[in-house]
Amino acid sequence: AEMAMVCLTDFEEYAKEHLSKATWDYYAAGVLLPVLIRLRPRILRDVSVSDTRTTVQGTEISFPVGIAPTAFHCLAWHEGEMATARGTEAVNTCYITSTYSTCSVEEIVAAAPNGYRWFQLYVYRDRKLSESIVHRVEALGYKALVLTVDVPYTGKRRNDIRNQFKLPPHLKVKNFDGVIQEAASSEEYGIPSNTLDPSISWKDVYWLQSLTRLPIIIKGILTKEDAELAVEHGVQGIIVSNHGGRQLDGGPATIDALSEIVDTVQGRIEVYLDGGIRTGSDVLKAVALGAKCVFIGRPAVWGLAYKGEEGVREVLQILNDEFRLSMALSGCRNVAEINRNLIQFSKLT
Ligand code: HOC
Repeated sequence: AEMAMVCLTDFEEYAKEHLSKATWDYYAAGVLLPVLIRLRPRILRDVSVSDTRTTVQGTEISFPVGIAPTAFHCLAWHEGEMATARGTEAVNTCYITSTYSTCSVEEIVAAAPNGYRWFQLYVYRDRKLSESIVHRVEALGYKALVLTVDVPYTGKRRNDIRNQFKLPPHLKVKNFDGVIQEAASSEEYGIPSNTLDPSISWKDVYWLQSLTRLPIIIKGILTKEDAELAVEHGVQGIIVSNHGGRQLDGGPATIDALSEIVDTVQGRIEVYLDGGIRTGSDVLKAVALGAKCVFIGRPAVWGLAYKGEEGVREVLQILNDEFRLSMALSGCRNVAEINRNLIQFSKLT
């Protein structure tokens, strides 16, 4: 009989069983230990009707969860990012497309023409390459650029080294297909490495602003100092992210870094979070601590591995149901009612 999917870890188990070891290891690299935060639920508040909708960058989405950028979706499902785009469109939330997609942005938009999308961007050594992808996604109707700033170099993923993990030859980083030459066999992950520029700095934010009218969201901020600089540089949002724990060994869990950033930003721009969101109550805690929306990375890949578009939709639907239930059980009828009073700040031993 078909396995009933009840929570996100069911998809994790399925994906672990069905993906190749090298693919599983690539996505699993760097997971963090869970952080313990407890809630202070309110009672007797008539939660018979509840509304999980919110907005990001002025656009309404069905609940404060979107899809974080992760690479190479064709490793998990033959239709790759086209399936992710359709699954996300079906639940009306935001899909951040990875630069390292195995479908092109044109294919993704054609697959889900009504989807709400942001594009994740790296600053390339060849700035002309950045310019062309920015113009492409702008013309295709992407609504924001998510600039990833925590990969001056790729983190050390021990299992990827052991597995000599590479994108298999039948898959391509489709956005660069025909734009730049094939990767040399020695190149990391088997993809062209002339992309990431370790010399990027705050001045590149001004350079990016000069190229586009789209809102710019910086992904990979973990301190209040950098959050303040982001606001001063005129960006429209921050994603508190540690790149799924895949970059710096010993960095913070994002949920622990969130509060100092929210306090510093003081509502001047929107603050989002990714990393470690696995249940509706995780979403509730992040929103209570000031995240306008959270993004899930690995769970979307597990959903893809399970059933493509349908699996992504199911993962999001389960998280939506759990979020609605957590809201009700803590006395919140809508997202505006979720605030810091819900969080127990006392030290746990
Ligand atoms: C060759 C550069 O974000 C990951 C991805 C890709 C990182 C850069 C690869 O695996 O975390």
